[in-house]
Amino acid sequence: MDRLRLWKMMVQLRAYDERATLLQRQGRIGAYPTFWGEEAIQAATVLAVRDTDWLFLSYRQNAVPVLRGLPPEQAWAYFRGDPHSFFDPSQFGCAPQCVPLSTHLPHAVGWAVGRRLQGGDEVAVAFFGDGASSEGDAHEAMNLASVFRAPVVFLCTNNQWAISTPFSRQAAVDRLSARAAGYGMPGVTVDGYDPLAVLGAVAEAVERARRGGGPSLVEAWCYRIGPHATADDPSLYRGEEETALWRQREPIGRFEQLLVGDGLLSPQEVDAEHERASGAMRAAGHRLDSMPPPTGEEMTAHVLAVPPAPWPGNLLRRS
Ligand SMILES: Cc1ncc(C[n+]2csc(CCOP(=O)(O)OP(=O)(O)O)c2C)c(N)n1
Ligand SMILES: [Mg+2]
Repeated sequence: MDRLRLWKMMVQLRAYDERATLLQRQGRIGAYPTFWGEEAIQAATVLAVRDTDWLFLSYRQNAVPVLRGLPPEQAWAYFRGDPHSFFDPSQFGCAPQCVPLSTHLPHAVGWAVGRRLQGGDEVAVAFFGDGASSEGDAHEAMNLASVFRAPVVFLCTNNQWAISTPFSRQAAVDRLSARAAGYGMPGVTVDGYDPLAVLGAVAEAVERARRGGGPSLVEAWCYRIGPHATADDPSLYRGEEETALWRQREPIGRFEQLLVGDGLLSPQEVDAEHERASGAMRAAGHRLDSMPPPTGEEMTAHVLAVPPAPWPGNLLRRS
């Protein structure tokens, strides 16, 4: 296990996220859902799978394709409705992020069953949140996956908030992993701020799925330190003290203490890596600014087989 690689991926995610928030504040992208604090879950998961395994994402994992080589500016273009953000899912092993909650969980099951039928040994990892766990799609996907022994890992980022709804109003169980038994699959809860704990749990679940042992539920317990998105003001519904407490536990500083303590890194190397990562994201922001505006054709390119007639002919035409 390359702990330094894992750490660098987390630093890259942090730099991406902080730059994206800045871009939004400067009006260079629209509303942006920050994932500040959830870097350990995302980076460890990417390291726990093979490149041929597919990741099914929600909006909170918008930078995961970047860990697999998508240019950051292309990921950011999504947040200004620019079709230049489109990418080929098979190139990055990432399904397009789904904003409608849990709709991608049945997709993950369908993909995984399909690959098995084609003789493949790939695994699907589906990210979803505590709020998304209440959706019918989540239940249907987990039940179906278990019945078909589909190679899927259901990875729930339980950050204890669904916009303004706290986890105590979301579920009557202490831990969502307890529900796994009801679907007939193993379930575990790990510290979502501990990248090594997440890596261990996801890697085990991926291995089980790959050798035909069926799906698992991994719950990564954490806290949504930032607002739901840049348009949200959490001070309207929760106390600052609780957030401050969780902010102290954020994963990157904690992991750095461990790596420095183990002699794998010096404090100077820590600073240099953050500096390097943030410089790379600043440069990506400049590339975003110089992206040409989308053409009319690009807006419908992957949506309609036959583009509509130009305005206003399409309205005036009678069939
Ligand atoms: C089907 C559906 N219902 C409602 C919404 C509105 N909505 C967007 S994000 C969100 C909260 C989701 O919380 P959670 O699943 O915990 O994910 P998190 O935002 O914490 O990452 C809601 C209700 C939606 N996107 N899709
Ligand atoms: Mg949540």
